Amino acid sequence: MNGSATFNRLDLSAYQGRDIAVLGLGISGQSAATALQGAGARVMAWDDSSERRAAISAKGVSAVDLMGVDFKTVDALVLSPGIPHGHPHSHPMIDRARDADCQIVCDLELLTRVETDARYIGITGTNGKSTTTALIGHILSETGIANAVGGNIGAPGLDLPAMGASGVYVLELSSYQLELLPTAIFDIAILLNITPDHLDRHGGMDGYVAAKQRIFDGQRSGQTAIVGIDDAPSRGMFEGLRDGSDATLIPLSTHEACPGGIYVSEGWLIDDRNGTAQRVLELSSLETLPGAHNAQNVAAAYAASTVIAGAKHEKKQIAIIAAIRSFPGLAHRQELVGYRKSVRFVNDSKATNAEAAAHALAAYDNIIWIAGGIAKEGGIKSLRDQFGRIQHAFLIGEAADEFAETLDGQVPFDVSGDLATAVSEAAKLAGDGPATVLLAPACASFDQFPSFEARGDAFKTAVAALDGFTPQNAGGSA
Ligand code: UMA
Repeated sequence: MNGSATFNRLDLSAYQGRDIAVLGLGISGQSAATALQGAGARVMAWDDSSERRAAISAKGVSAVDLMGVDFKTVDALVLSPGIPHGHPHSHPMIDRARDADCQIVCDLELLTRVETDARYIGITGTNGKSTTTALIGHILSETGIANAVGGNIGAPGLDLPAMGASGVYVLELSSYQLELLPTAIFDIAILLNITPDHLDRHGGMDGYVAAKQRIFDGQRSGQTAIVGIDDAPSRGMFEGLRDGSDATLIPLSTHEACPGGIYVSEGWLIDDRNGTAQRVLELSSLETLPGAHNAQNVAAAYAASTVIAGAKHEKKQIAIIAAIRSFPGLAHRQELVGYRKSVRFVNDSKATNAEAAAHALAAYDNIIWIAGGIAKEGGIKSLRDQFGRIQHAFLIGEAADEFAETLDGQVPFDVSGDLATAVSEAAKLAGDGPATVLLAPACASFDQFPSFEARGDAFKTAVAALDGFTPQNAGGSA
């Protein structure tokens, strides 16, 4: 929840006395079940995991086997995004609900039903959506616009506060959530990019693209569609919208000039919406948003924020640019932890595969790389083009031997074993710099940590203990 005002809880009283089934009791399902029950609904909750059922019972919500429920008597089935409802199969409880014509909704739809006066920004794309969502929330807060950030980024729909007419919901949307949401919700809809992902769940690329397309469906005149055009599926969608949508279209590119849109040229963010190709921001000056992929995130966030703020006014545009500069970054995603002399420490623990690590490696020079964990198929072979940027690698976890074989003869390396040792050896080698000590493991964390977050936190703890280290939030050199 951002902005200075205090917010009220959502008013879910419309569900008082209603019979609601909730399937899936992870983050979103637990939130929906407890919020709806708190509003007076009769909630029957189910999860195929007995632990999750026990957890919801402990919160006073009835765990009920929905296979034994007559869905004709149920007002709605609230589905968690991770529950399959088509490909590769449909959960049998969903089939029963469908057979009984019971409406199937998700938590975000319930949010939009009770918060009808607020404005909605939806952000989707295969990569970059969390950063873009968080950046938009930050810009709106810094420029005095009340907003709440949630969706796939973490805060489920029914945990968000009531915003009313003056507020903006900034929602990160996965393809799973878009499939469940009705269309025609978003005042500003953003598609960053599309590359193959979750194909099993969507029955192939066409299904995945169709799920993403839903963010724009039903948009009206006065609403805005912001579309990255740097990959073929997204460009195809842009062309379709140009011919068929009533919304204002803003194309985005980090590769080419796009007339009437926002793009990157010679390291500058260019705003050409009024045909004047105005240089608005030098991207290399953004320490917390490094690299080409972040340029797309910045372009999208700038576009959305200027639309919300009505930033034809120069002062508002300056405030938006200042807010982009002050973005602290997202934890574990190329997170600038701080400095020791001229050595920068960056936590990209979220880089759990080679593709994600490639973005980080492309963003820095003189890299001292910490990598390893549980390798994905192909390991780090696809990163060979980046090897020239790496001074030395310190390898950890199960993947160390495999990665050592790939690096052999191309990048000097040591097998450190664990992360604390790798940090200490990397810091010693880096000396006073200039260098960037980068944790970008290209691996899952589960051999040594419960999650990528725990791995990133361990990195930050080890770095913070180094003599002479200055954390970024304490104003380290920038
Ligand atoms: N479950 C069943 N039966 C099944 C499948 C699952 O009972 O057949 C149960 C599981 O036992 C579990 C629950 O369903 O208890 C999990 O539900 P879920 O997978 O929908 O996960 P949540 O914990 O509710 O988290 C969801 C999003 N997860 C997914 O979409 C997979 C979270 O996105 C989101 O942050 C959260 O809601 C709050 O809105 C995470 C994610 O991984 C970040 N998203 C994917 C991605 O980004 O690629 C799409």
